[in-house]
Amino acid sequence: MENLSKVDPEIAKAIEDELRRQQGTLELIASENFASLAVMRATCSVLTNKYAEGYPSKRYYGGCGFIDVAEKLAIERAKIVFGADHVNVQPHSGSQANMAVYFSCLKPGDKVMGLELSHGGHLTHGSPVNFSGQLYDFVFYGVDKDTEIFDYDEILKIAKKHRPKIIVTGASAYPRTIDFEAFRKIADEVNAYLMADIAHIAGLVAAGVHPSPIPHAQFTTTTTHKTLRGPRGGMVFCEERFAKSIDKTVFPGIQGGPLMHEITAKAVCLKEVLTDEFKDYQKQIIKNAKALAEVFKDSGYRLISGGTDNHLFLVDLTDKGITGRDAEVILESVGIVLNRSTIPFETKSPFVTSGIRVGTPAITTRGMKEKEMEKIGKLMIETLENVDNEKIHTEVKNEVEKLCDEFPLYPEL
Ligand code: DSN
Repeated sequence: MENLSKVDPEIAKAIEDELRRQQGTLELIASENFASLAVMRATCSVLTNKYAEGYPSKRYYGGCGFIDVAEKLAIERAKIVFGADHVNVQPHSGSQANMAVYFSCLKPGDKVMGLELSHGGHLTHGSPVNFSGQLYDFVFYGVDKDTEIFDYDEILKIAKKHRPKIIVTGASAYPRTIDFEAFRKIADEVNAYLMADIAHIAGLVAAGVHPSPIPHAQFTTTTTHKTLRGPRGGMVFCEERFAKSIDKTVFPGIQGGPLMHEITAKAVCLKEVLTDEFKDYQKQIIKNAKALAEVFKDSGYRLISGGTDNHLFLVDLTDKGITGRDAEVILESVGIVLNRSTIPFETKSPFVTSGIRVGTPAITTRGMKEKEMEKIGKLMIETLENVDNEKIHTEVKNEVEKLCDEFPLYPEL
């Protein structure tokens, strides 16, 4: 930082301010986490300087010997962690991982089936404002209106009606366990491929606390920075028979030079994933989500599907007279950061929304447990139920700061 402060004091200050913000607030955005210092060290290394188009031992540039060591380690570790036949660790993001699967199996106009965005899907699962929705003919499934959980018989009916080439499962806001085996049966019935996007739950899957799609899906995509707690980036897993096609699609199909500093950091993250501490961490994420969800339930808040099996839950604020957007803003003002979220069968715009999404990966990384969840839940509810009471907001903010001090983040920085 010392050198950066001299070269570019404005940017150095923005980084310093962001560090203080992360240290001094409670991070409940379900897709965010705090990478280890080792992961960040790799990200911030000389590997950012290197072009390495191609794959290990088959590069289009000289000087790739050490780069190959790093990418091979990332590949080996990813295969061990997820028990996969083949992995491509080069996608710059989850979107590009998904694009790689679509481009390798589909032609423009082909039919694909994905989870409706407002039911917890992702932009790249066919949203009309995303390349996926523009290039392909997406049809959607959702959750059951009463249970707000997947109804696999209904999903089969939709699949039979539309006969998609790929069925996409996986979600950005689905609080329940996904039955990948059931999805594979549906895909087989209509002769479709199954693609599982596990960006959100990759850490849970890696630790064995959520069933893995790898034995069932021909293609599994993920990001590396959510529950997996690595650097920003993506990966694609596939059955061996699709390996060549996926690799050709990632490079040279949709990407040029791989981001070798990120790939190296993915290798570091995957080494961390192989430890017992990581498994305990993932178990605690779920315990914390359940504990925090319980506080909301006990206080009369309606949770989508009634609770959670994973790292997040969704709160329907419709009866509470506050929108998701207003809840997001008011909570941020007291140091609790999360995001508004559409809920199934949403009646408000995605900018306003009726709900909030609450995730525990980041606060669990800080070492917080069930006792702290109870405290955080109460602070959130006190804030939401006293939106105009500045005295209460100040008290909550002080409590948030105390908690952050008790569970320091990056004390070395
Ligand atoms: N934007 C991510 C999320 O918050 O879930 C998904 O890519």
